[in-house]
Amino acid sequence: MTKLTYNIEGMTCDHCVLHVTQALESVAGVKSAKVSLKKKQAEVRADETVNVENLESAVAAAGYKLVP
Ligand SMILES: [Cu+2]
Repeated sequence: MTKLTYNIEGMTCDHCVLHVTQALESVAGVKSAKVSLKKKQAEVRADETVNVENLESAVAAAGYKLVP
């Protein structure tokens, strides 16, 4: 299990936090995601099968930007 931290661009409210959290948690290998609106960051707990490109595209599909 690894803990990954990414900056997330485009979040303005708690709804955005929810959308980003759900997007991240839908990605294969992700166990949980903790998203902070204040820090504009996401902390992702995942196993080694997780693929950063999948995280990026899931967040992009939700309308936000994950910066690796
Ligand atoms: Cu919002």
